[in-house]
Amino acid sequence: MSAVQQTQAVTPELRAWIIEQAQAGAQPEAVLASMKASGWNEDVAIAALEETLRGFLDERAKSSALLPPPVPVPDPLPKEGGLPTVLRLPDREVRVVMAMNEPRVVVLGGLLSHEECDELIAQAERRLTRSETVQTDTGASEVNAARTSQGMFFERGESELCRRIEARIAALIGWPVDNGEGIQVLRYRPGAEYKPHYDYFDPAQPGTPRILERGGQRVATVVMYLNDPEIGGGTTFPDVKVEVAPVKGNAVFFSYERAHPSSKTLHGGAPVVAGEKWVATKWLREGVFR
Ligand code: PD2
Ligand code: ZN
Repeated sequence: MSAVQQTQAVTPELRAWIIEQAQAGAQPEAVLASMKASGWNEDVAIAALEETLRGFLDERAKSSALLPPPVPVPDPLPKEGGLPTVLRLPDREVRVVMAMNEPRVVVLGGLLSHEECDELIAQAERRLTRSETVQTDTGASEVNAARTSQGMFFERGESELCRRIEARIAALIGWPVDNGEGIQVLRYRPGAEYKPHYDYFDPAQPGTPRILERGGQRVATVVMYLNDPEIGGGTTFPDVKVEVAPVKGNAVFFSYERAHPSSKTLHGGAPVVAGEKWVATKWLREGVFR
C-alpha cells in the first residue's frame, strides 16, 4: 500500500467501476478483493466502497421517489420455473424466441399463421390511409411526419379473424380482451419508418386525461409481423440497443409499468430498405377500453 492510496479520494473512474460491479451482481467481498489486489489498503478500500455504494443507493432512492408508481402489467411468461420454449395456448402453440427484463421485451415465434397474416393484410389493405397518431396536446388524431407508413384500425371484435387473434393474445398475456384496443395494421413502403417513440400517453400533455378516460394508460404492446421485408424494418429499442427482426408470423411483446422514460421502452420501426413491411399492433390498456 502506498501513502498515496491511504489518502486518495475515490476518483470518478473508481466510483463508476464500483457501481458497475455492484450492478453486475458482484459481491462486495469480491470487489474488495479486486481493490486489494490492485494495491488498495483494506480499510481505505472498505471506506471507499461504503461511501460509493451508500451515495449510489441514496441517489437511486431519490430518483425513484419522483417516479409515478408502477401499475400491474400483462406478461406472456410464467413468473417462475425457467424460460419455456413453447407456450401452449388454447388454439395454437407459440414459440419463445427471446426474453429480457429491462425493458420487458419478449419475442414470440409463430403467434400468427402465415394464412392469418395474409388474411389480415387482405382485410386491411383497402382501408389504409396515411397513418395518424393520437395527439396528446389536443387529444385528436392527426397525420404525423414521424410515421411515414399507411395504417388503419379494426374495431375490436370486428371480424372472426380479429376475434380469434384478440382471444389468442388475451390467453397469451393473461389480460382481458376488453382491455385491448382494436388491432391496428400498418404498411411501410421502402424508405418508410416509425421514429422512436413511447406507446404510453405522455402524462405531461394536456390532452392525456381525455384519452385516459377510455380504459386508462396503455401498459403493453404486441407488434405482429405480417410479412418478411427484404431488408430493414426491424423494431428497435434504442435505450438498450436491441433490434427485433420482422419475421412473418412472429411478434414482439413489451410492457411498461410506468408511463415514464425510465421504462426504457423507447422504440421505433427502422426504415424499410427493400421490400414492404406490414405489421399489426395491439395495445393493451389498464382497464376496459370503450
Ligand atoms: O412497425 C414497427 O416495428 C413499430 C415500431 C414502433 C410499430 C410501432 N411502434 C407501433 O405500432 O406502436
Ligand atoms: Zn410504438
